Amino acid sequence: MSERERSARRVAVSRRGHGWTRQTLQDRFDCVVGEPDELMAMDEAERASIAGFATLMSPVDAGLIDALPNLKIIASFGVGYDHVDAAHAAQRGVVVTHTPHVLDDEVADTAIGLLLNTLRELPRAEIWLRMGKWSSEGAYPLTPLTLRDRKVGIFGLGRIGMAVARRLEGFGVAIHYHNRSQRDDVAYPYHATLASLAHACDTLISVVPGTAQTRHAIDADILARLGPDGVLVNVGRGSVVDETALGEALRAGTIAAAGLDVFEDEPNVPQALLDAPNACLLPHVASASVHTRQAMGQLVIDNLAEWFERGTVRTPVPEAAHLVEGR
Ligand code: NAP
Ligand code: 8YV
Repeated sequence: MSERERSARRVAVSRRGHGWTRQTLQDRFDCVVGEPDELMAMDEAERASIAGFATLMSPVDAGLIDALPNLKIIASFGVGYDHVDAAHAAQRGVVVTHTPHVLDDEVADTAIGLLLNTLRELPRAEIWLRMGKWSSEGAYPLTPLTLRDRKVGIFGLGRIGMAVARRLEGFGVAIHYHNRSQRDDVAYPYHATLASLAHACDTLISVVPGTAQTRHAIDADILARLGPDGVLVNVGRGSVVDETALGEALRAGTIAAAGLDVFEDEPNVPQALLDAPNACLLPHVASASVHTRQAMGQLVIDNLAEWFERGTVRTPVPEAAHLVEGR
């Protein structure tokens, strides 16, 4: 391959994020490793040589997209792409891809695990044992909360939400949901508003993307509607929850407990949530198995390879679909 052909498919890959994906990209493509600020600081010729950017978790804003004049594709690691300005990329004719489907089962498993851990206080019970309290103080106290007879509302019955719902069916609980549009392939009761869903349910599982529309959608009013036995589980995006309102609701007993895998300003977790004994907190691990992260990375690589070889991609984000249709 000539130097000209190689540079026409030069790929920038973020320094942070999944190591196996970065290494495999470096083995397969002519790669430049750098965070967005490092790419912005490159000279004009170097920036002009970059045709693809694989972001393994780093933000891609309009400024970076405009600084890379020959950028054709942004391949993002993860299904949520709120860190990429996909609307601006589409305007510039840059295709954005993400990694849907391959993580549904892992994230749904984690959501169910987080729900059970939150209700049955399993992490706290383990700490009880490890601290020797089983011997010194006796059995761990009975948990006031249980999954039995719960009405579970799924906020975001999409790919992952459906995988959560299928698992919940096995537990025999009632399942309701809220999306902007009603699905025609499920019989679960549909709620046209989140307020209606929260009013009908005592357990809310949030799996919506982080967008301008969903920002702080779960606020003090929604939490109050869940009631004093209410439980919130969030495996979607932290920005969807008003964390100040949640901290107060947990403190005041407006709801009973919360299980959170995602936070608004990761890795910073508000002190009120760290202080809440009725919060079960995870460091954004829902998809974090070797198996699933590698499947996500492979999809990043496949999208880039397919783009450079055939001008098509496997999994464009909705904003980019029109750019690859009919190819
Ligand atoms: P998806 O298939 O697109 O599902 C999203 C669902 O949310 C859809 O059913 C959609 O239905 C609904 N929705 C979107 N905007 C809404 C709004 N404003 N109001 C009400 N409903 C809305 O996406 P997915 O693959 O299931 O992933 C969902 C999200 O999970 C990702 O975007 C990501 O942020 C998060 N996630 C987190 C982790 C983790 O590690 N914790 C892992 C993977 C994914 P309508 O279009 O009909 O509204
Ligand atoms: C990953 C995620 O943790 O896919 C998503 O939207 O939030 C997770 O699977 C994240 O993308 C890792 O960088």
